[in-house]
Parts: sequence; structure tokens; C-alpha cells
Amino acid sequence: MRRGKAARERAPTAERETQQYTVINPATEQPVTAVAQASGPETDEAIARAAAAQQAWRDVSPGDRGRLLRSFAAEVDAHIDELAALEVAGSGHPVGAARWEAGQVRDVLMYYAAAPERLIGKQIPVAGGLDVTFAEPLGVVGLIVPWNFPMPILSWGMAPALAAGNAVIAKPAQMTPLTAIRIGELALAAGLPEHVLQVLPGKGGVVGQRLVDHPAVRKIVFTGSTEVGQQIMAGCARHVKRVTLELGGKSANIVFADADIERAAATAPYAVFDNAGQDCCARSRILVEAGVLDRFMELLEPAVKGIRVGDPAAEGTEMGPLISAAHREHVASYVPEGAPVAFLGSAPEGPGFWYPPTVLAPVATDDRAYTEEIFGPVVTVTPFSDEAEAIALANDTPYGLSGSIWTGNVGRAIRVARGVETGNLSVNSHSSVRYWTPFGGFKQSGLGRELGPDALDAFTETKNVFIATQE
Ligand code: TAP
Repeated sequence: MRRGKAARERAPTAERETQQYTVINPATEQPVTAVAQASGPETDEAIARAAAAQQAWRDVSPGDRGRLLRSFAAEVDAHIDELAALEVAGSGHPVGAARWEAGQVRDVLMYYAAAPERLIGKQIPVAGGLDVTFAEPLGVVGLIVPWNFPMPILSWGMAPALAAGNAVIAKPAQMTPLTAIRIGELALAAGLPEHVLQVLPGKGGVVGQRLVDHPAVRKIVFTGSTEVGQQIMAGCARHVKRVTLELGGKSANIVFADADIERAAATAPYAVFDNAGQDCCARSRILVEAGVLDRFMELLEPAVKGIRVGDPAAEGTEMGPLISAAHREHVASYVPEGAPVAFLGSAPEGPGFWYPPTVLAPVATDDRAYTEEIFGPVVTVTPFSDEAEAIALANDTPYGLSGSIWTGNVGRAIRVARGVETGNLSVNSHSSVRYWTPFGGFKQSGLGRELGPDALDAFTETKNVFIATQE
């Protein structure tokens, strides 16, 4: 339908009408608070403010930039319990996990607070002059953050981007904006100049899309689904905009017969049901060497049934609810009537988007529960016959984000670790994210790396300058 002149003239006002989004507590289904959603024009204004603020921020001396980031970390540290309570209410994370997540924001800020004084260039020998390189900030960086780990994922982009002298606009997920909004306030309380970090709640298709489309935003850091990540990459291509993508996963937990089977079985549930399985690193395909499958399943059952699922505000709770009713429906679609449920953990009755830890076995390798990222507490168990088959099964996915290898044989651990096409592996452990080591995916799990000593490279451009010494 064609719109008349009057309608076109009214459009800017209509677009500015403040929309509200009501955040729901996933454990109670009760509203927590309503959050104003930024419009397209408001996003443009925020980008303009960020671009202006960045000009001054890049000139703040390295020592002062580091000091301000350390103050920011101290503010976060002083508000760990408050941030954790917000994440419990707004995202349903167990309180112990939420405290750890807020602590991660502090730690990531502290780690990158040491970076401004260490943004060291090179002096390269050349004839007739001096050749030096500078690590220049990009300008305005847009962070598009998902709902599954609102605090850590925000900090992974925010801290190195700020340390390198960029201004940041962070768009939290619509469902989980509360901790990001508070972290934005803490930055100001710590003395960060206004508009150097702006948190802009709003719809992905509005605020996120505008960050992608606006030429003054020089880089996008996106974490979320592979499908939206592909659209973002295509959008960034129009401006040759820098992009880091952290996308989905379907990682394997490979258990060999020579492993400590007791420990492998006792820890396997936590490698997939942490955050109710809403974790891109979830080891959601357990591959077990056929000779120890029965023993492994015997040991896995009590471990799964022992997971403490319940009120996320209660100390000791290990697993909370899913994020929303729609997401629970999506997760449940992978366990249709007649699905091969080997055993279930517990889940509370009554309000809340609860879903019990669920183990499916045996599952055909073309079943969608085996091939697709479920992002919920559902895991499949599949036997394999030898090392080559284990590697082939682990790699039989478009994803490649994380994974675990359980074996008592060092040579095998190294061979399999080199053979599995994935960005983050752990041997006889399920650890994957440490802020001082690189994190990111192979294949359709993403592009680029976050965290670790090299993250600043993703937020700077190398400038080469030659200075003639001849008269
Ligand atoms: P996405 O739709 O990918 O959302 C992630 C972020 O992107 C959110 O902030 C979202 O905003 C924003 N977004 C959505 N459409 C956009 C667009 N066109 N332009 C710019 N930004 C946009 O993920 P989801 O719907 O939350 O979850 C869907 C599935 O993605 C999950 O089931 C899971 O499989 C996967 N997922 C993976 C991860 C990780 S860590 N890899 C994290 C979350 C989800 P809104 O909040 O407004 O939608």
C-alpha cells in the first residue's frame, strides 16, 4: 500500500513512540519490569553520540584508560550480588552461576584494563627512514548480545573494545536486558566518559539491524543463532564492516574405554545441562566407545537424576528454567511422543518454563535431536567402535565450537584433539571458557576469536607509517 504525504510526515513521530518490553521471570512467569525499547532514529542518535565520544576516548592516555577500566571493574565487583539477583529474576540463572557470571565481567575488565599500555606496535627495519606500526581503534563498535549469557558475552566484546580506544553500543537481547543496563550505569559511576559505552535495549530487527546498516559503526560483534549471524555477515559485507561471530554448536563429548568412566559419567550432565542447556558450548552429543556403553549409562543415570533443578534464587540450585514458553516448546519438539528417552531428571511442577534433563538413546545420526542445536537440556548418547569413527562422528556437523575427550592415553588425547574440527577442546575436563585464552568456532560456529591475549587485534587496525630520515 502506498502511503500518502501526511502519513510520511507523521512517520518519524510514530517511529519514535516509545515501545515497552516486559521482562518476565522465567521461574515464575511473573513480570519483572518494563524496559523502554530504542527506535531506529534513537539508535542513529546513539551512534552519533558514540562517534563524537570516541574521538575524545581514543586520546585519553593509555594509563588513564587503564585506570578507568580498573575502576569500572571495581564498581562491578562492588555490585556482584545485585547483578546476580537481576540475572536470577530476569534470566532464571541459578544464583551461584549468576554470581560467577558477574565476577566474569569484573575479571574480563581487569584483564583488558592492562591492555592500553601494551598496545605496542612494531619498528620494522627499512632503508632511508623509520617504519613503525600503530594499533588504531576502529571507531564505534556494535555489540549484539544473546539472552543465554547476558553478562559474560557482553563483557567479552565490551572490555577489549573499550581498552583499544573504541566507543561501544551494546544491544542486549530483548528478553534479558537488565544486567546490561545496570552495567552501563556502573560504567558511568566508575567515571567512564558519557557515551563511550551505551546500552541500547531494543529489538534485534530494529536496533541490531541499524547497528549493522549504519556506516559509522565500524565493527559488529554478534553472538546468537547461525541463521541471524549469516544475515549479519551479509549486512556487514555491504560496508566491508569488520565482524566477529559466535554462533551455534553441537559439540561432542567423546568417552573412550580407557578413560576414568566414573568421572566421565559424573561430569557429563554438567557439560550439557549447565544453564539448562542454553549454552553454545553444550556437549549435547555424548559419544561412548561401545565396550563401555552399558557401564557408562549405569553411571550416567544417577548423575542426571541427581541434578538439583529448581528455584534459581535458592543456594545450591544447579539448573533453572528455560528462558521462555516459546523456547520450551521448541526444546520439547526434539522429544516427540515415542522418542527414545533413556531417562529423565527432575523438574518442578507449576509456573515457570521448566524442562527436565533428558537423555535420549539410541538416536539415529540423522535424527534432528542428533543433528540440530537444541539449546535445552536434551542430550543424545551414541556408541562408536574406534578412534577414527569417534573423530568422524564428532566432525559430522556443520558446527565446531567446543568438545571434550575422555581418555587415559596421552597420545590418543592429542591425536583426537588435533582431529576434531572445533575451536575449544578439553581433555578429561569440560572447561572451555577462560577469559585469558582464545574462544571461538570452526565452520558455522563462527568467525574470529574473543578473549585471550590477541583479542585486541579484533578491535584495532594496523597502521604503518614510514618517516623519511633523508634531508
Ligand atoms: P538470535 O535471534 O540469533 O538473537 C541473538 C541476538 O541478535 C539478540 O540480541 C537479537 O535481538 C539479535 N537479533 C535478532 N535478529 C537480528 C537482526 N536481524 N539484526 C540484528 N540483530 C538481531 O537468537 P535467539 O532467537 O535468541 O535464539 C535462537 C537460537 O539461537 C537458540 O535456540 C540457539 O540455538 C541459538 N543461540 C545461540 C547462542 C550462542 S551463544 N551461540 C546464543 C543465543 C541463541 P532480539 O533479542 O531482539 O531478538
